Amino acid sequence: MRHLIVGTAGHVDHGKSALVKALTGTDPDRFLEEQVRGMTIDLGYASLRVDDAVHLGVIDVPGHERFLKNMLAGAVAVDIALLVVAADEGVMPQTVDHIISLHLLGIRTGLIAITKSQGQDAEWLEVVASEVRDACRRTFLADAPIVFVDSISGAGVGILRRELADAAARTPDRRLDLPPRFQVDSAFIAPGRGIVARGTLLQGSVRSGDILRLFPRDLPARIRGLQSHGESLEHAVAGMRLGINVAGLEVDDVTRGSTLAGPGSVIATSRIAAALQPTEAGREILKDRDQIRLHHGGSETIGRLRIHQNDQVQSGDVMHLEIRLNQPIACVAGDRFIVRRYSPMEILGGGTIVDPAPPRRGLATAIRSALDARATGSVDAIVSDWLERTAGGGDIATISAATGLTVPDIEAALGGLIDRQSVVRLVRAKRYIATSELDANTKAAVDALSAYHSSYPLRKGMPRAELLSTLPIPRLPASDRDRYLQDLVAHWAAAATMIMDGPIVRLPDFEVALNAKQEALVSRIVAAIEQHYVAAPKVEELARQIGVPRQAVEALLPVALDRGDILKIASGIYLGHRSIDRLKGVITEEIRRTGTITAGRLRDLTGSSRKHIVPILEYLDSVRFTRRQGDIRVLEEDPVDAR
Ligand SMILES: Nc1nc2c(ncn2[C@@H]2O[C@H](COP(=O)(O)OP(=O)(O)OP(=O)(O)O)[C@@H](O)[C@H]2O)c(=O)[nH]1
Ligand SMILES: [Mg+2]
Repeated sequence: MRHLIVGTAGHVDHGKSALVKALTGTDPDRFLEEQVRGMTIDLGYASLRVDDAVHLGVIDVPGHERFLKNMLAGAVAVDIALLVVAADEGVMPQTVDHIISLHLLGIRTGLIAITKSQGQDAEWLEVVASEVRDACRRTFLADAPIVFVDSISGAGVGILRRELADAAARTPDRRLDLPPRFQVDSAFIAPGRGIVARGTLLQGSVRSGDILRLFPRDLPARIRGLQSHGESLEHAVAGMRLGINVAGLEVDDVTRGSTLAGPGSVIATSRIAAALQPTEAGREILKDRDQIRLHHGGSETIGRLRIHQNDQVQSGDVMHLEIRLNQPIACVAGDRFIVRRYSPMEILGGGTIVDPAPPRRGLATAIRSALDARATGSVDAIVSDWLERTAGGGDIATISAATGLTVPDIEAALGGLIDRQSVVRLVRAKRYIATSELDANTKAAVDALSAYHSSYPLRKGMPRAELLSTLPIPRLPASDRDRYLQDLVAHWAAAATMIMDGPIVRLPDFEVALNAKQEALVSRIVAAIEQHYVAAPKVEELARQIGVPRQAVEALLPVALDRGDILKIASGIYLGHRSIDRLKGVITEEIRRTGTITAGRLRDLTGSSRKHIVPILEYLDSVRFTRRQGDIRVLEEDPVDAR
């Protein structure tokens, strides 16, 4: 069974709801107020089996200008548009608004019903028909079949039903291979069942027990049950009108405009890059910084246009722009939308989301390159274009939402792009980035490192954390950022671009090279330190002893340390190997004799002060020579030599 959605359209009072009732037997006007006023206010629903192979979910929309927002929320989910024009009035303002909206939303199949036709003479009906044809010129309805009906007498309704079956046969199937995406119209609490979200499954399929996410807030939701037109189901497919019984959400979260979708499959964003096709009015009045209403999915969101200076170069009628929204929407690249003026609320255009999370800079170029990539029709081109202009790249789900491509297509493309070395996979961060992004970071690191080596020729390298802080890495959440950096480091280590020596990084060809004078000074520093037993000399003291400036000692101490000629006991405290060996001997002897040693005892044995002894004992603990037990120390079972 195929499932498609039919949506009505047309001016107020032209007989949309009456026609739905004549076709399906269901009065779509659900609310008392609608029945009393004889006017549709919000979306109504019905169900129609046109033949054994096709089921149509019907969405009936209001025609009144004031409820255009509701009409648009219904229209985005439509496969087949049913334009209704009353024979007695002909084409009216909302007839035109609805035709334009459906066209700009990318709907491609439609039918025209001329209602209230009973009792009208044939000649008049032809006049109305040709007026309708005129109004539909250059739109998807230009060649749509026109059927004269009367919903009260039922005349023509049978013909219309057959035309609907034909139209269904011409309509492409909805995508079942994409992650599920359910557009919420409304939600209510069903006694004993909890929250039921009512709406249309736009793509993919769902099953009882599935875990989805509610966007744009990105909250987890579990499917407890599914109903379609009053029937319970275990499994539902795209094109169905559904009531989804969800667990894990508050009813207030499940509003019109929200979307239940596969994890990571849609992007919640308040900034989109878009290609907009303006209406005639739009072409006249749209300008940079205009406040507008964006109708996307079921939502209406206030936003502001940014038509960037260099966006004036536009292809054909299409404007490239950025829309900054007051509230996030849940979207995917390729989604359609309608733009209305903030006030008065006329329709100014409709368009396609080119990038749901566009770069902050170079937006004009970004939109053009995205559109160019799209025009090639190549998945490789679209994926690599997106990665090239998205710092930090993304995982496959993000790439899918940002490009509108399927996960299998993206996986296949990434395989080839990695082989051709235009994309790099970051294993820890679980992201893909453009090779150019890795290269930019590598270049920055190498530059910073070589600058460091020339500033500090006597240091064996740069502390890794300091190096990483200089990189032009993208803005990412903290944990992603750490993993991203780890991936960069792993990459450099594997490629031997840089040598990772514990926390120190150096370029492969860098070595600490001393001149003869410096070599001599290192030897003198080592010799001077070796002369001390327990009371380690201070830097000033060493400098005085050797007769050189303090800075010279400070610069060369790390060299002696790196070479292993002296030992660092604590910050600013250095001792020679001979001293440490002697101390170890004293300690071992004492412990052999008495079983333990204390700081006080070692002080007495060495004739020094507590100030000197405590850091030495802590050092010996740290190299696992001794082990502290409260105030006493014992020998580690298997002491590791400090050297
Ligand atoms: N004689 C006749 N009356 C009709 C026909 N279709 C609708 N009507 C009447 O026209 C009035 C408006 O019909 P609706 O179906 O409510 O119109 P609508 O297009 O749904 O109106 P909105 O939803 O408010 O935009 C009602 O009184 C209907 O009984 C028709 O084919 N023949
Ligand atoms: Mg109605």
